[in-house]
Amino acid sequence: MPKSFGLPLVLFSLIVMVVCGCTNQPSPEQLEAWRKDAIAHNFAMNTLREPDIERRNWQLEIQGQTTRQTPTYLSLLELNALATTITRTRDPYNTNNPKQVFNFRGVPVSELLDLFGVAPNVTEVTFVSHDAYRVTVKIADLRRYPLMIAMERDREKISRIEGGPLYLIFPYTEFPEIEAKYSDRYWAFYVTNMIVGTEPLQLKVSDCRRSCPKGDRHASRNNTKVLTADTLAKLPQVTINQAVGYRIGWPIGKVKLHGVRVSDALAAAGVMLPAKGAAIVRGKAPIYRDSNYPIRLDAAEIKNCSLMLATHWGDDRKPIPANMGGPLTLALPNSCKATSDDRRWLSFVEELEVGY
Ligand SMILES: Nc1nc2c(c(=O)[nH]1)N[C@H]1C(S)=C(S)[C@@H](COP(=O)(O)O)O[C@H]1N2
Ligand SMILES: [Mo]
Repeated sequence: MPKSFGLPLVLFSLIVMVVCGCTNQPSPEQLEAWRKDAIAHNFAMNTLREPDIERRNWQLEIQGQTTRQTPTYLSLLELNALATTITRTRDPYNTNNPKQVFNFRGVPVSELLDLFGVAPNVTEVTFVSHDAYRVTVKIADLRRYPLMIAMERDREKISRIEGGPLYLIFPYTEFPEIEAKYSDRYWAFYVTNMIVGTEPLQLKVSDCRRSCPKGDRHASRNNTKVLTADTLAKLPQVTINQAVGYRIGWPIGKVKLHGVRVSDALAAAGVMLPAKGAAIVRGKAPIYRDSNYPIRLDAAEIKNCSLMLATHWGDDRKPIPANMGGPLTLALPNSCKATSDDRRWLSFVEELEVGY
């Protein structure tokens, strides 16, 4: 597989110019433009030949409080066209040789913010990974430091086991001071979502008792109802006060969660759950959308233990921000018998599908 025809293409262009007796030297800008074209072309060819279907279909979803059209999906190909920045840094997960400095090629997050626009008063960006890992970074820091979504390390695609295809990296070598704010754990592997601020609160409810199209989650469905924040606020409100099972970013010990019962949300969408049926919950992270391994809520459970969708938290009922997996999370009141599926403390809940 051709690693790169960037340099050869530029050299070839120069030779052509010399041979045909052109007198004008290409400007540095012209050379730079050719270099970028060559890189993009190279990547396009490699992507088309990509044997790994998952990687070929990988997208970065950009959503939340942007000022331009959103949500937006950038394919690896589109990202590659933007990935013209090189950041030289060590990689804390290169444990064999922690001091080794790599050339990471990628898209600075600040460029994505410029492209999609940041709504006023938004201060954070949250990244979500394929495995539902989550990190939140201050926009002020994104503006100051070239944090980037890296696609290549030393001219090699970053493999899945090394955190690719999209790896959120921090320029530790050039700006050692950022390590104090963003430790190793902020280097996020397999990034799939970039949320500016927090998304608007809503819940999709799909009636899949007959059928639901599989696969394309972006396809519009005529059996889907959207419950808005207003609708959810008008449903009976419930509060629990207990330790929560979310993976990252919540206080230890008892936390108040406020929200609505799953059963009331289904009723509000006009969906009747069959007595032996179930609702599947879908969260943002791809592992929570795997149809081979769905997160099932059985009808009996939904009814008997008041399974809950949380919209607010704390004594002062704050909305749940993206840095805590909000605006909507699934909560298991203590009255719900624990099952072995600990994924059910689900962040970024987007949809309930009824049927099965
Ligand atoms: N996508 C993703 N990125 C992640 C994590 C994760 O669980 N998922 N864990 C972080 C933390 S806390 C550490 S210590 C390392 C874990 O890297 P390892 O799985 O290679 O040990 O990745 C960081 N980036
Ligand atoms: Mo860690």
